[in-house]
Amino acid sequence: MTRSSEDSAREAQPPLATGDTGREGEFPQQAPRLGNQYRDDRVLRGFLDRALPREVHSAIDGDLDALGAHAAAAWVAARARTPEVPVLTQWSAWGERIDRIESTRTWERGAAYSARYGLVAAGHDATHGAHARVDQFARVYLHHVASEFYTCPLAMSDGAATALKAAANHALLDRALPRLLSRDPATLWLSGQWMTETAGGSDVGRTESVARRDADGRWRLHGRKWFTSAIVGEMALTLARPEGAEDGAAALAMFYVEARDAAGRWNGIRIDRLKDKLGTRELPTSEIHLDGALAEPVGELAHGVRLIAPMLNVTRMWNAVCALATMRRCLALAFDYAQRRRAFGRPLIGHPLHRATLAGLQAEFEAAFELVFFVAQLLGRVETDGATAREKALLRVLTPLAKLWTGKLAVRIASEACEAFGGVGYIEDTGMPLLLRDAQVYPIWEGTTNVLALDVLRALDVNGIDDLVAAADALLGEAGADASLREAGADLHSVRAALDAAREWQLAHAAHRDALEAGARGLALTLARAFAAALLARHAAWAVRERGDRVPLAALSLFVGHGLTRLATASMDWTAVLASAQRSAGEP
Ligand code: MFK
Repeated sequence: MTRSSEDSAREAQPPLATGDTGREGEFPQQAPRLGNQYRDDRVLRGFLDRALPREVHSAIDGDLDALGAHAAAAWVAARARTPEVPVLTQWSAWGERIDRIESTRTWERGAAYSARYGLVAAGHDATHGAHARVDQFARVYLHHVASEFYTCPLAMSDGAATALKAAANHALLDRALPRLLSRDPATLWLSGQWMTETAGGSDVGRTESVARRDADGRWRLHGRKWFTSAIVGEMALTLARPEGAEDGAAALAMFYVEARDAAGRWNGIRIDRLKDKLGTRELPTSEIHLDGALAEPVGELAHGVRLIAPMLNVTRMWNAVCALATMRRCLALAFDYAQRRRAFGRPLIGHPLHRATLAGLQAEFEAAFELVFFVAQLLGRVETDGATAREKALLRVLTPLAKLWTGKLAVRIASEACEAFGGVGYIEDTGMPLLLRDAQVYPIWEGTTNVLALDVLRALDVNGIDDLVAAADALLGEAGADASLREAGADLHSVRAALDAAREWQLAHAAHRDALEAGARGLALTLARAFAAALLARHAAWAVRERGDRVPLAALSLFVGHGLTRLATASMDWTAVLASAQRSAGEP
C-alpha cells in the first residue's frame, strides 16, 4: 500500500462518538481503534531492545514501523469492504481444462509486500548474522493479520528453502533458492508443501502417491494430495513412494516439483476443488491430483519424512509466530474497546473483573511471546553455526512446544476477545468472528496438538529432559540474581517446582508408554509454561534493572499465578471404559 492509500485508510477509521449515549440516528458506540502496531507494541519493542544489538534494531526499525502502520490501515480497509475468497475455474467455455485460480485483492498484493519487506529473505540473510530469524519473525508477526494468511505459502517457501539447504542438492538450490529468497516481486517464488493425503493425514507414512520413471528415465508423480495450501505457488516439496518400494515412512522419498512447464501449462496437476474451510478463507487450499507430474528427487530415494522435517520445523515456527500475531491483535482491540466503551457508569477497563480478565490474557500472551521469540533466536544461532549441541537439542524440543501451546492459546484468547465485546463481538463486520475462526487453524495447521505432543516425546526420547530443565534453571538463576526481582517478590520457586514436577512425571512414566502418551499434552504444556515463565522472569529482571519498568514483572506475577503445571495421569483402565461406552452408529 502506498503512503497515500495508507493515509486514506487511516482517515476511514470510524468517527469517534461524542458520548456513550449518542444522538438519535447516530451509532452510539465507538469502534476499537488500532494505532501503529509496531510503535504501540510494548512487548515486541521490549524484546527487540533486549535481544538485538542497537545497530541491528536501528537498521530494521524503519521497516517495522512501516509494517506496523500498514497493519492498522489494512484492518480498517478490510472492515470497509466485503470479504473476498479465491475462485477456481476448472473449465474454459470451450471445454479446455484450465484450473485457474483468481486470488483476492489482498493476495494479489502479497508478493509485493513479501518481497519489499523480505518476509522470507530476511530469515536467510547474512547481514544481521544470528539475528536474521528474529528480524524476519518480527516482520512476519507484524504483517500476518494484514496479509490475510498470505503468510501460509510464505511459511512453506521458507520451509522449502530450509529443507533444500539441509539436503544440499546444489542444482536445485541454484535454481530455487534465489527465487524463494527474492526481494523482487517479479522473480519471487512461492513453494507448497504437499504432504497430507486421504489415507495418511497426520500418518504421513501411509502416503499413497507413487513416483514412477517414464521412458526417458524422468520421475513422474501419480496420486492425490488432500490439503495443498500453496497451489498458486511455482514449486512444491512433496512425498511419494518410489514404485516398488516397501510400505512405511522410511521408504518415502522427497521430491521437488514445479507447478507449471516452460509454456505455463500445469505440470500434470489437476485442481479438484478448493476447500470450504471454517477460517483462512482467503487462502486457496486445494485438493489436487498428480497425474504424471514431472518431479526430481531432492536427496536419496528414501527417508522422505526425515528430509522434509526441516521444512516442518520451520513452518511450525511460522505457525507459532502467526498465532502470537492473532493474540496480539485480539488483545489490542479488546483493550482499546475497554477504554472506549462505558457500561454501569464507567469504562469497561474500570471494572475489576473485566480488567482482571484482560490482564490475565495479556500475561499469558507475554509469556508465550518470550518463548516463541526465544526459539527464533535459537533457530538463528543454529543456522549460523553459532550454537552448541545442547542448543540444537533445545531447539528441537522447544519448536513443537511453542507451536502446540500457542495454537491452543490463540483460540482461547480470540474467543475471550469476542466475549470482551459482548454481543457486538459476535457480529461479523466487527472483524472479531473472523479472528476467532482464523485462530482455530493454529492447533491444526502443521500438526495437531496431539501430534505435536507426541513429537515432544520423540525429541525427549533422543535428548532426554535434563538439558531442557537445566536451560530453564540457568534462566531462573540469571533472573534470581537480580536484587530488584527478589525484592519485588517474584515467585521463581513455583517455576522451579513446575520443572521438577515435569521431570519427575516423565521419569515415573518413562517405562509405561501408553500412560506417557496419554499424558503427553499435560507434560508438553507444563514444560512450555515453565520454560516461558523462566524466560519472562529473565526479561522482567532486565526491564526493571535497565528501564525501571515493572510491567513485565506484572505479567510474570499474573502468569505464574495462573499455575504452570498441567500434568495429568489418566487411568488407562478408566479411559478405556469410558471410550468403549460411547455409542458408534455401526461397525467402522
Ligand atoms: C494456514 C492455513 C492452513 C489451511 C488449512 C490447513 C489444514 C491442515 C492441513 C495440513 O495437512 S497441514 C500438514 C499437517 N501435517 C503434519 O504436520 C504432519 C503431521 N505428522 C507428523 O508430524 C508425524 O509426526 C511425522 C509425519 C513427522 C512423523 O511420522 P512417523 O511416520 O511416525 O515418522 P517417524 O518414523 O517417527 O520419523 C521419521 C524420521 O523423521 C525420524 O528420523 P530418522 O529417520 O532419522 O529416525 C524422525 O526422527 C524424523 N522426524 C520426525 N519429526 C521430526 C523429525 N526430525 C526432526 N524434526 C521433526 N519434527
